[in-house]
Amino acid sequence: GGPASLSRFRGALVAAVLGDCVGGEFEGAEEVPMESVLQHLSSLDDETKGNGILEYSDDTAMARCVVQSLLTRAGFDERDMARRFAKEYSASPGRGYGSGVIQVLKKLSSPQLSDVYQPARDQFNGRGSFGNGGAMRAAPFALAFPDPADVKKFAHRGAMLTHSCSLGYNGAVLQALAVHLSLQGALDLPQKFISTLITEMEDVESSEATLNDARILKEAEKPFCERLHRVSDLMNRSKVSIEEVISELGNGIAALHSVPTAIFCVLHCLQPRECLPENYGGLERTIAYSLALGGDTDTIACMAGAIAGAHYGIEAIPQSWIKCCEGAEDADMNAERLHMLYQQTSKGG
Ligand code: F2R
Ligand code: MG
Ligand code: MG
Repeated sequence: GGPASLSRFRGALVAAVLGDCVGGEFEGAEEVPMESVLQHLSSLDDETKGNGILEYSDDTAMARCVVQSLLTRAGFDERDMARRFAKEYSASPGRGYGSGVIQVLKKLSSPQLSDVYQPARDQFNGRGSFGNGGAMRAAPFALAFPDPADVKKFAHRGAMLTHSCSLGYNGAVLQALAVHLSLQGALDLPQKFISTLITEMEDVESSEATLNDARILKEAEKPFCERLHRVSDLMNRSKVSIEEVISELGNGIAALHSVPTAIFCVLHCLQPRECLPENYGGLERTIAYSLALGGDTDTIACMAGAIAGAHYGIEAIPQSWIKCCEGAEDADMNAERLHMLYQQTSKGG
């Protein structure tokens, strides 16, 4: 489809759910042989196995709250979104949430709470979380707002409800921007895609809060820009091993160690790769490659899935995968509703 087509919206939201659901199998594993990944993925095609449904985790549970809030309020409403996060957690606490964020979600359910951003600010002795929980649910912001300034502003505010450290919320901004660009067809020119992201993040990371957090955490002056430069270097290499990707970019639970990694997975899998089956399309390659990195597989595959899905569109996603994943069909319907909201906003309506 063309820029911002319905197919791209559906691809983004559905592939994010698939990444989460199929990635859950390997979350936390140090090494994941590609053979195990391919076996896991091919079992989704085998109807005779009757695998049942792969359940979604916190990544999708929170993204669904973001989607419902954006649709119901026709825009960003922090109190509504916070209330939905808290309600969802209390209804299904066993979705594999991060150990820190649980405290925030419990506090957000208090009717006495006047500032919905305060519980997140209190995390980790006032430093805030740098986990990837803000980024893993950031894709819907790109599907609700056509203007990149709004995508950045609201992905930031939405992440701040649980992640007040800049290394957490800037990961959400980067992820939302990557989905935004991909929806516009920007992955047709991969080098320009990465350089646009670097330019955007130069601006985002020039804030005093970001520079301060980076200093305290002993990271590079502009941590996400520095990682994106590494992504750019790796994508220009003819051969890159999985070990090098992990050591250069990471595969962990911090936003800094997973959002640039997810972006790399998408870029690396734009072409066929020796380690992946020839009959795989780009979307399947991206998901399989994300899982083979090990570590935070559900979240990296979820984020890479959203960016790749926005590029390849819904037609690239195997039906058998959609059928196996809890919440994938809901995501498809919600993508249509977000597409309508996006179009109304584009027309100034
Ligand atoms: N939590 C998980 N996986 C762990 C195992 C779950 C298991 N499957 C099960 O329950 O059986 N996955 C999910 O968590 C990640 C998103 O986490 P989020 O929302 O960012 O949470 P949190 O708690 O804010 O941060 C995660 C951890 O990062 C460390 N951390 C963050 N900020 C810190 C700081 N300022 N100082 C020190 N440490 C900090 C802490 O260890 C946090 O617990 C996704 O992977 C999602 O899938
Ligand atoms: Mg998860
Ligand atoms: Mg995870």
